Amino acid sequence: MSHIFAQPYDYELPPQPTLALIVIDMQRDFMEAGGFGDILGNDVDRLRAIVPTLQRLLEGCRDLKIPIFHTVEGHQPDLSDCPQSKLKRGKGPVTIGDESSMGRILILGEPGNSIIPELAPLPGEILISKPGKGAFYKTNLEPQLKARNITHLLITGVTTEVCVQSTMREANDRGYECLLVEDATESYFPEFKQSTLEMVRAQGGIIGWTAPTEAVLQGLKQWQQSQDS
Ligand code: TIU
Repeated sequence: MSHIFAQPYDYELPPQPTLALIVIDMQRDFMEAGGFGDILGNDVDRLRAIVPTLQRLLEGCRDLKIPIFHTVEGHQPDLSDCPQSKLKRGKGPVTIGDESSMGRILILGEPGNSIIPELAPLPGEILISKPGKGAFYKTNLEPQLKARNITHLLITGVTTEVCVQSTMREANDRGYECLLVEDATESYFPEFKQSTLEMVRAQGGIIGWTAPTEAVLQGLKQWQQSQDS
């Protein structure tokens, strides 16, 4: 049995390819100057720092034909899928649906809602649009995973304590074995990222595992070799 060296203990890889990579919300709204995150006063360069690492992980997973799911957080143009609570919360200078230099904020199909070009999905990879923070809420992610017999998830993306953590908790409750890739996720708040890593793996892995990209790629290489032999 192959494994990834992880915390709080090794993450056993399943004998059959039932593992998927999930990349959460690497969209321009959160990642680029002029986007929602930036307008709200956050330092988007903190998030941009993980892009090369995520590219490396994507490349490794693509080489191994691991299914890849990308998500974006976004709403219908008429905001019919956006609760008033979400629309009004924050009391920032702008809100969802307002105009920005990249089109309407967090609206599906607008330029700002697309995944940054460096991490654009390739043909055959699955794009999930989600109205909530978690990727399971009001999406077809679960049927898509079930159709592929996926039981194990590598989870990455932004931001660690918001959409990434929500998704990992939703996945854990549905029985998925989740590993959060430590250096392929980031937050506008370093202390929130650190706390999230610690809380998901606390109490014997209450929500799942964490490991750095290098350990994930090493484990996957060993896994491939064991499948080939
Ligand atoms: N994708 C995601 O995390 N959505 C957010 O709104 N994150 C914040 O940190 N604001």
